[in-house]
Amino acid sequence: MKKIIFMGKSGSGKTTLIEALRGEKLVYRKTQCIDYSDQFMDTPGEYAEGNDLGGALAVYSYEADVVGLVISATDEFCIFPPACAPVANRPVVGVVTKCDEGEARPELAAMRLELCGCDPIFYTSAKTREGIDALLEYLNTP
Ligand SMILES: Nc1nc2c(ncn2[C@@H]2O[C@H](COP(=O)(O)OP(=O)(O)OP(=O)(O)O)[C@@H](O)[C@H]2O)c(=O)[nH]1
Ligand SMILES: [Mg+2]
Repeated sequence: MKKIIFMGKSGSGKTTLIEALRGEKLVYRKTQCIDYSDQFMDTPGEYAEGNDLGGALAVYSYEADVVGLVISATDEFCIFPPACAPVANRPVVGVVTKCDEGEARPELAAMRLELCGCDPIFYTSAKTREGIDALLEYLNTP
């Protein structure tokens, strides 16, 4: 069972994704601090949006086996620079969230994650549960 840390801009759907992975009811909760209590590490989007707090993400990534970069299929811009994934000394996967949204452009989000160097990339929706089992299977495969 691999431990994963999710990073991505505020509102990209990290906490909701974790609720779906845990099989919990989806309840909106603004993430206030890094939660590293179990297999799914949650981080506030603000940490990924600025350089000062971004350093904390780098440190906390050492607590995880896998880094998960999260981009929503409705995001208008990407906060991750190209080719950033190799900076982490562990596998970096990409997660496209909100694939169920009417205005969703999952291919654009996936292209951005690919540019980061993420592999593999999961297309997900916490609402329809698309891609949730595939991500769980990846994490639960030794
Ligand atoms: N339609 C749809 N909405 C989603 C999905 N995932 C998250 N949302 C919505 O997106 C909003 C933000 O989701 P959060 O999970 O709180 O986002 P976050 O990345 O944890 O945000 P921070 O805690 O601020 O970093 C909420 O209103 C969610 O209901 C999804 O798969 N589909
Ligand atoms: Mg959150």
